[in-house]
Parts: sequence; C-alpha cells; structure tokens
Amino acid sequence: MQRANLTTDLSPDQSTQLSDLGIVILSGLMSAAFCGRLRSRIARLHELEGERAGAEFKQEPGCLRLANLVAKGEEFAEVIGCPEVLACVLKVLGPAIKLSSLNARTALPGCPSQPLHADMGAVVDPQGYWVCNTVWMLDDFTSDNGAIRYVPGSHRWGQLPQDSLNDPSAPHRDEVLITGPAGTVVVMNAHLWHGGTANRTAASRTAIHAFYCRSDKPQQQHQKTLLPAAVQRGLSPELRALLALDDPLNDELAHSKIRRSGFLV
Ligand SMILES: O=C(O)CCC(=O)C(=O)O
Repeated sequence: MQRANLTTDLSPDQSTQLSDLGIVILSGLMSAAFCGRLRSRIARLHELEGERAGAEFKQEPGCLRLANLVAKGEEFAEVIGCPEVLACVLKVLGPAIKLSSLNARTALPGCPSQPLHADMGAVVDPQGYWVCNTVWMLDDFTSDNGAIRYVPGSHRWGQLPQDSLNDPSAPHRDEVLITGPAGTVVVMNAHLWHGGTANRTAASRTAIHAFYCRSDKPQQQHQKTLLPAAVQRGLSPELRALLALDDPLNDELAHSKIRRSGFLV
C-alpha cells in the first residue's frame, strides 16, 4: 500500500483524541490506487456472491454487506496488518489483540439511519476496553451520503445507548458526523456510541470495517472456521497470530453465546 506521511507512532494529539473523543482520523492513509484495488475487489465479490453477500455475518436492509474478507483477496492482508492502524488499536485495547472480523458495508441510496450502538453490544469491563473498529473509507463520506455519526466521549460512560436513550435512532444532541475523502481511515473505540446515517444521495458509499478485539474475548467471526485451509497456509506467522489461528482459548471462546452485533439480530 502506498502511504502518505504517516508513522507508526501516535502523536500526542492522536492519543488524546482516542482517549477523550474515542476516535482518531488518519487522513490519506490509503493511496488512490489501493482504494481502487479494494473497490474493484468488492465489486467482483458482489457479482460472485449476489444475494448471499454478507451471510457469514448478517445482512442489513438498505445496504450491501460482505463478510469474511480475509478469505477473499490478498489485498485484505494489508488492511488488517497495517502498522499505523494497529498502533492505534493497541492504544485502545492494550497489547493482546486479534482481528474480530473483516467486513464491508455499502450504504445504498435511500439506506436508512442505523440506531446508535456499540459494536458487539460491548460494555467496558474491569480489564478495560475490548472492542476497536477501523473504518476504511473507499468513497468520500459527506454530510448526506450515510457518514457515521458518533457521540464524543460516550465510550467512557460504561453504558449502551439502548439502555440509556428513549430512542437510539433519533438524532443525539451531541452527535458529530465523520466526513472525509476516500482514502481516510478512522480508528474508533467501538464502545463509542455510533451508527451509519441515512444515505440521501443517488450514489452508494462503501467502507471496509477491520474490527479488532482483546484476546480474551470471542471474535465476531471465528477466523479459523471461516478461512479455507489454503488461505491459512499462505499467511505469515504475524498474520496467523493476529487472526488467532493457533490459539486454543480463541477456539473455546468461539462457542460463547454473546451477541455478535450491536444492533442487528
Ligand atoms: O457506516 C458504516 O460503515 C459503519 C456502520 C456501523 O457502525 C455498523 O455497521 O456497525
């Protein structure tokens, strides 16, 4: 991946944004060429998968989703292993992390707003934060094409929006919209109250979600079960570790019945 002017160290400002607001925006992380490769791969996968797309996880009305992307293109290894992004994820989750899932979401024209939610319905526990999402914008996010809204600082409240708000789908008085050009990556403490907004334009907009969790929690999608053997054999030791492919605890946790989505049933 060609990268613009970023290092693997977080600046003091980025650290503060992550801990206080719950997000940090990495502008220009993806080159136009890399964005284009990801977009083409996603378009091909939708052609191949048709109505089954996203079925390994969940489908969502008004959207096209794809799941289990590590299995579906070598460029996705660059996404999940990106050092600049992992530095931010480690800052949120601490040193023991793994990939939880790699999905894509396309908000189609007319796609409705999501309720505010925390991913996995996760609440911070005595060991700290345990979910962190990264949003790879393959299209510009604008104020009317379904950009993500979030409530700054809500990751620190230890509460879920559905337990605290009368209507998590309603606008929140403190919400902020994440807008920016294609090529931007947003790292988000996934306990943060957030959700995609309605797409009121005639064009769709797509993002990839590389979602991470702490090693002592279940993956959203158990990578060892989902990745074909040939894909697993081709992975570096670092990526095998990130995917928790040789981790008996991860295999045990895969059987736990905790919810896997913050709002989809
Ligand atoms: O709009 C997006 O790409 C992210 C939406 C979101 O928060 C989710 O699907 O959980």
